[in-house]
Amino acid sequence: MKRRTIFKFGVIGGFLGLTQPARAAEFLVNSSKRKIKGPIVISTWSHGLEANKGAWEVLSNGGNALDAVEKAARVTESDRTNRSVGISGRPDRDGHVTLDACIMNHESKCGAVGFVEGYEHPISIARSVMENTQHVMLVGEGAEDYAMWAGFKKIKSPIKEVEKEYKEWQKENKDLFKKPVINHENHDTIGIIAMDENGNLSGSCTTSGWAYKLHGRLGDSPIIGAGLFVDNEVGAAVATGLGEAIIRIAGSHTVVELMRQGMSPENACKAAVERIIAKHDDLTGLQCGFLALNKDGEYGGYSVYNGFNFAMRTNEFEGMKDAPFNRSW
Ligand code: SD4
Repeated sequence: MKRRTIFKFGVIGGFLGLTQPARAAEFLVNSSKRKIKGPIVISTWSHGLEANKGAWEVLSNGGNALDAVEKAARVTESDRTNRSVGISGRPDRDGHVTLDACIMNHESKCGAVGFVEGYEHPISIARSVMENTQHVMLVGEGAEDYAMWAGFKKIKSPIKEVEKEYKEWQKENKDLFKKPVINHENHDTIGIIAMDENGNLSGSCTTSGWAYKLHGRLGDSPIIGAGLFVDNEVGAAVATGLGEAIIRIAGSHTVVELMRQGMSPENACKAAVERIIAKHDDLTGLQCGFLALNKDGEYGGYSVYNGFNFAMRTNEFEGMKDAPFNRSW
C-alpha cells in the first residue's frame, strides 16, 4: 500500500473504531466541506450576536483570536439585562451570584476562575491568571484576592432586579436539594470560539452558572476540557447547558478529539451529545449543546434538545444559525 493510502485508511479506521460501524456512513455524508477564508467567530445563543461584534472589531483589524474571544465575552459580561452571564446573572440558592470563566489560546495556554463574586469581567481575571501566574485555575476567595491584587474593581451583586426575583423564588423553593428547573432563561452561558487571519484558534467561556445552584457548585464552564477546549492543530470546542452532564464526558475535549479522528465539527458535536444521552437514564430537561470549529474554518453545533442556536460572523456572514438536535422538548 502506498503511504498516502495507508494514512487515509488509518484515519478512517481510527474513526470507525470510535463510532458504531452502522453510523459511519452517516458521519461521512454529513461532513461539511466548507472552508472559511479569513477570520471567523462563533458564539452560543443569541447574545452571541453582540459578543461577535466585539470580537469582530479585533478580528477585522488583523487582531488575534485571543483578544477577540476576550473582548466578545466582556460584551456579554457587561450586559445588565443578561441573567445567566456576569454580575447581573441569577444567584445560587443562598443569594450569591458566583461566576465561572475560562479562556484558552492557540499555544494551549489557559486560565480559569470559578466561584468568584463581585467582579464584572471574570474572563479577564481568567486571562490574567493565564498570563501572570504559574497556575491555570483559581477559585473562590483566593481568586477574588488575586483579582483585587491584579487591579480588578469589586462591584456589587446581585443587582436590584435580580435580588427582587430571588426573594420571590425563595418563597416557593424551600427544598435545598430540589433539582432546579433548566430552561432557556436560566441556562445561557456564552461560549465563544474564533480563528484569526493567521489561522490561530482561541476560545472563551463565561457564566453565572446554573441558576439557584447549591452554594459552592462549579459547572463545566470554567473547566478546561469540559466547557472549553482548544488545540490549534485540530480545532476548538465550547459547551453550553447542564454542566454536570458536560463534565461527565469531558465534553469540549471529547469534541476536539473526535475532530482529530477526522470527524467534521458538527458530527463531533453530535457524537459528544450522543455520548451524553447514552450515559443518562433521565433526559428530562437535560439540555446540552456544543459548538466546534476546525483548523479549516469548518464549524458546526449540535444539542440534545431543539432550541440551541449560535451566532456566527465571517467576512461574508453575520447572523444566527440553528443547531441540529437529537430530540424535541
Ligand atoms: C453551567 N454550563 O454552569 C453552565 C450553564 C450554561 O447555558 O451553559 N448555560 O452548568
